[in-house]
Amino acid sequence: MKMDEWNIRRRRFLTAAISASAASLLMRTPLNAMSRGNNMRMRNFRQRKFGMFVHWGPYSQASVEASWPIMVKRDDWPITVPEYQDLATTFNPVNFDPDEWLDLARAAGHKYMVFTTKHHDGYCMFDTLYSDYKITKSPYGKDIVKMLSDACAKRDFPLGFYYSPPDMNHPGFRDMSKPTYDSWHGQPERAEWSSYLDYMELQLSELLTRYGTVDTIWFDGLWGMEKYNGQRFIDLIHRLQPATTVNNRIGTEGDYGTPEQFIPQHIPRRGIDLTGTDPKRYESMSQEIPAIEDFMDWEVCMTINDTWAYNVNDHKYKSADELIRSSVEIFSRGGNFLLNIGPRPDGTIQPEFRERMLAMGKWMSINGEAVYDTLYGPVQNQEGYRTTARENHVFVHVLDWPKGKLNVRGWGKKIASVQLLSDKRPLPFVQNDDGIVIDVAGVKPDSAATVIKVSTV
Ligand code: FHN
Repeated sequence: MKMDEWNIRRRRFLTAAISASAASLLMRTPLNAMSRGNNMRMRNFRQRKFGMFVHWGPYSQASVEASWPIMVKRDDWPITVPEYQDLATTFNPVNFDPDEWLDLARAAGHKYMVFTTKHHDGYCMFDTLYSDYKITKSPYGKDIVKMLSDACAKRDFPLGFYYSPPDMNHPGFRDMSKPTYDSWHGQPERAEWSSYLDYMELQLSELLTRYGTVDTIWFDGLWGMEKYNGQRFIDLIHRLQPATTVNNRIGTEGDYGTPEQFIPQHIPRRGIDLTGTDPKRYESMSQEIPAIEDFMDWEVCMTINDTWAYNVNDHKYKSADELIRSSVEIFSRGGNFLLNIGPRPDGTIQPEFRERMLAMGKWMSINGEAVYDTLYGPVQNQEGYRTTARENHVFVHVLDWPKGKLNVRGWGKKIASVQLLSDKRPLPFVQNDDGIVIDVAGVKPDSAATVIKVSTV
């Protein structure tokens, strides 16, 4: 596409996009929500707690990680760069059924989804006007993001968009006359860099004006994120959809932190840069329980095996109990859990993922009251149990089941009642200066975590 044609389309699209959204904006968003900044945006985020992450694209045909085979040189990649790029010509997920994904998401206890609209390879799973490297030019030919967003809208299921600022396929992002290996982190020093940021603006405008309500934009800037001028895109997102949350992976604080494949040991406070895959960066986190105004919202993203994309050779599946216990660690520190699946190339979801998701959904159906719309509990850093809280209720998630009596440290409140959440039976207890001693004799514990509801006067 020639630059001047591109610029004409760009101007026409942006004018249409901004005016169309201005009208809907005033209808959809009470003005006070905009003035209250992120409080309104984050209310739903905090209530929902448990989301489904989906990494899916032509790379799903090759049982490799998304994008990395064209970004870094490794002798053990099962695919060359040209073979990776050819995957776009054969991607044809004939069994893709968004309603099947949503049925499974709901059965698993998920309350929102985040989908890869564009990964680092630059391939667009939506019908963008600004690139031909896209799903509607594949043998499949249909706009998958549109199919998914329509299905979510019909079921009122929140859908967010993962969007990669790194883009190996755009001439403004890197010098494409050279191998990707030399410049996968981008070349902001080049004169063409501004055209890439404009491209990002156009694509984000498409995603925020043509695919219904967007719950979140999940950027994945990798390294040196300041080069993307993130505030420009946060302003754009909130001009088009003020209620859309934005994570912290485009070089700004954003609405929530994004630790990946690890769980912070304590409750995160505002002001720390909580992202990436290195838990060691957070070993000195304060153990203190923060006041709510000092709390930083956060969301762990995690795979069920070790690969974000579909990988037939990756059998390192976490067990359902491990995933449930991880979720208890996350929820007890006020975090959200974004659990990832990589659908097969035909659009179906492998049994090893389904089994674990349904087991988690069973646990959530029994214990959801102790998860959804809760925050971190008043008792932290204890052996054998974690706590979440809502109003005058503290939920004790017991990980190591005691013999006969459970001792829970006190938090300065008078206890009114104690019950086993699963069957609502009252449990005998004694409150003393140190806390509560609960008689759990005869209770059959859950293999992952057993929840006891403690209500205060
Ligand atoms: O390279 C990506 C990876 O594919 C995946 O999207 C994760 C999710 O946070 N982010 C990057 C690796 O850190």
